Amino acid sequence: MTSEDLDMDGVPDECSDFTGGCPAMSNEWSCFDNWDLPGEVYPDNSGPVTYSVTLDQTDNVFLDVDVTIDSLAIIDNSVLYVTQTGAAGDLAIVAPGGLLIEGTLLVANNRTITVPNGPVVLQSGGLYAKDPAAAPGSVSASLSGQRVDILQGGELRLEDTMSLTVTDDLRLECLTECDGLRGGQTPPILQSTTGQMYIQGNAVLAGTVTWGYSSSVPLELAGNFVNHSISPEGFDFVHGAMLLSGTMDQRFEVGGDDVSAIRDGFFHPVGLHSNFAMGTLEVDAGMGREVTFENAFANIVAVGPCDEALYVHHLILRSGSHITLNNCKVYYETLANEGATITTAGCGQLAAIPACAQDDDCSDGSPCYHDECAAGVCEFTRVAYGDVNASGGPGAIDLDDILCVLDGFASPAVCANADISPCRANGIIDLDDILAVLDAFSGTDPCDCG
Ligand SMILES: [Ca+2]
Ligand SMILES: [Ca+2]
Ligand SMILES: [Ca+2]
Ligand SMILES: [Ca+2]
Repeated sequence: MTSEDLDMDGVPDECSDFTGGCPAMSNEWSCFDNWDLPGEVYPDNSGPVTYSVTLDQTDNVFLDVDVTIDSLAIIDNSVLYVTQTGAAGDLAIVAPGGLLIEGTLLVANNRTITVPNGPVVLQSGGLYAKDPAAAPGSVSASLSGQRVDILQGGELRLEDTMSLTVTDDLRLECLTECDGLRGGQTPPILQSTTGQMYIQGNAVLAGTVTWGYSSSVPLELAGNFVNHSISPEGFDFVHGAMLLSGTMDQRFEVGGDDVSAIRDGFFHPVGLHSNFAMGTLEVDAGMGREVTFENAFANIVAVGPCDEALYVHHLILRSGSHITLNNCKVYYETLANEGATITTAGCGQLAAIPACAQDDDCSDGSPCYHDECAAGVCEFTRVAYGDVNASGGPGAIDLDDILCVLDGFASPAVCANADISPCRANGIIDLDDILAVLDAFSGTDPCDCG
């Protein structure tokens, strides 16, 4: 054990390691003997000493008290549960060292974790997620960090009404180490199925990354959308919403292959990915700031004028907003323009995609959403895997689905949502899709539709 003053505030820091000395099953943070600290104390800055804490090896720790510490490293196979029911059990990490996650951090209930002065770093095996034991819909835990970096092998998942707040930049990055995913590398993963995100700085995607956002609660972004992802197959925002809410000028990097004002822009005909398309994009008035759409990075094609574009199902421009299309196009399915100023440069243009005529026009490639053309506009309904006729509810996968896929095999337009195998649509309804529906009928869900 050392006694230093790492943050040079004149107060000694103790580096405390969880040793698990309390009786079996007593893995509470507040049990003194679980720590290598002298006297009857557990790490908490409330006294004269401040603490940098390491959980390592197979430490399995339950936070049962509110604590403030300088920094925390969760490494090896250690697990920290911030899941307490009741009044106490929140975590504040206050020094610039921040929070390093290479093990597992599980949350539940309405617990809060705040890291106001340092980064939250997830890498190589690091996972932040809902406690699998928590009841469905029960978790509203929040994580806020000055900065959040998700690197190769790190994963952050938001479910229920969990939230992530970043006061500076959010960054997902895997560069050469993820090239071609050699060596079975896992790219950084950020998934929000129903959670909420607030990014006050920039959202930066770099290299090969996985970012899924399907929450209907918009992701609020006040800084730039620095999309330097080269992995469109890892980008799933086509059912999600983003709100550009900054008060300073914002830049938005477009990443989709510009295939003109056609529906293929939402589901790339060659790459079979969503082409960096988005569900809803809203630009608020933002005190007169300008939002510039640009193609300054080659995500799929190149940086030439109008080589790349943004495809968005629903574009909302609030009164007083100002957008500039700088040598790139933004294609929309529906537009609510409440009085925006729209500036174009070069080939830049805002352009409508023709109305859909049939369900097949709306294919998003995902078996987890039923795609429907309703009065010329695509609508998507979350469905169980194999529920190709979107009957929904318990027992949703029944004989009618099997008959539907068989009909679709003969005449695709009759059962447009039957192209569920492999987990991304491959453009044909074939034997694999029939077998997939039969598998789904017997209860399998290989595509995590939930
Ligand atoms: Ca681009
Ligand atoms: Ca679909
Ligand atoms: Ca069904
Ligand atoms: Ca298929």
